[in-house]
Amino acid sequence: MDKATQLLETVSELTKRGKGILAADESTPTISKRLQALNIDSSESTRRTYRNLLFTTPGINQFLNGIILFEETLFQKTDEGTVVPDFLRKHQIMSGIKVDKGLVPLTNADGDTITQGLDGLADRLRQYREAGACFAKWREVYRISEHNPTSLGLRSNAEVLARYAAMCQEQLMVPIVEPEVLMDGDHSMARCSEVSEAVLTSVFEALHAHHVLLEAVVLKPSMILPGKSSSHKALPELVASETMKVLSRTVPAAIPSINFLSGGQSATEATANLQALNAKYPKAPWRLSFSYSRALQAPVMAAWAGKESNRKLAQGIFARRVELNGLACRAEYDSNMETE
Ligand code: 5MM
Repeated sequence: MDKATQLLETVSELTKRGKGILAADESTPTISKRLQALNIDSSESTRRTYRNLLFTTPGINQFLNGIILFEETLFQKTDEGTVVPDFLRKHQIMSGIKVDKGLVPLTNADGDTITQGLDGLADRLRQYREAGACFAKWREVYRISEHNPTSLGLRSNAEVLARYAAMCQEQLMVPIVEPEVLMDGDHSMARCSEVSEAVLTSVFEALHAHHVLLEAVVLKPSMILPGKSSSHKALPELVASETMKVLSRTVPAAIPSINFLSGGQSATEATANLQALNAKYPKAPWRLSFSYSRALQAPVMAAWAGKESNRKLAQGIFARRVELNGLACRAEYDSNMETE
C-alpha cells in the first residue's frame, strides 16, 4: 500500500462521524498547574492515575475516535498492565501524540511566539509510531493585540506548522494542525475573525508550498469568539455563523475534518457552540467535531479531586461530556440535556 493510501485510511478512522478527539496531551507544566489548582499533587504517578481514569471510562469509544497523548503517557501502563496505546487500540480508540516542544518568543516579532521541536522530529515520529501512535499534533499560538500577530509571526508560524505536517506524513502519521488564536484580551469578535482569517490563509498557503496532502490533515482551530475580558458575550448562533464565515473563506474542502479546540470556553459553551455549527451547517464540506481538553476534562478533574473514592463519579461526568459532544457532532444536542 502506498503512503497516501495508508494516510487516508488512518484519517478516515480518525474522523468517523459523530465522534471526536480527546486532547489529553497537556505538557507536564500545564497539567501540573491544573492539578495543583485543585490541591492535587502532580507526580508521574498522580498524572498516570488521573489519565488512566479517563482512558478506562466505559463507553467513551462510542464518541471518541482518538486521544492525543503526551509523551510521558505513551509509555505508561494502565492498571491492568497494558501500555496505553495497546489498551486504547483494544477499545477501538486511536492514539495520537503531541510532538511540539512548546513556545518561545519569536525574535523581532513584537511579542509573537513560535513553537519549538522540529529538530530531530523525524526520529521522534518514528519512535512514537513504533510505540503505537498513528497521528500527531502540533500547536502554534497567536495572541491578539492591536499589532499582533505581526506579518512575520504569521509567516513564521505557518511555515513551522507546514514543515511539521510534511514530516508527519513522510513518517506515515496523520498531522493535526493546530493554529490557536487565543481568547485572551478584550478584542471584539470582528478582530478575532480578521486575525483568524489571516492565520488560516497563511497556514494553508504554507501547507500547499510544502506539498502536504490536505486530504490527510485534521485542522484544529479556535472558534470565532469575543476576547475573554471583553464585555460582549456571543450566543452559539452567532459563534457558528462567524466561525463558518472564516472557515469557508480559508479552509479547502479537501480537509476531511475540523476538530475545534475549546480554548477556555466552559464545558457547556463549547458543546453548545459545536451543536450550533452542526445544526446550522449540515452540508459543510468538512466534518465539524471536537478535540477538546479543558471543555472535556475540567469538570472531571474537579470531581475526582485526587481521591480514589471519587473515581466512579468523575468517570460518569467524563462519559456524559464525551457523549454530549458526540451528540453535538450530529446536531442532536440540546442544552436541556445538561440537567438530565
Ligand atoms: C489549546 O490547547 C489544546 C486544546 O485544549 P483546550 O480544548 O483546553 O483549548 C490542547 O491540546 C493543548 O495543545 C495541549 O493541552 C498542550 O498544551 P501545552 O500548553 O501543555 O503545550
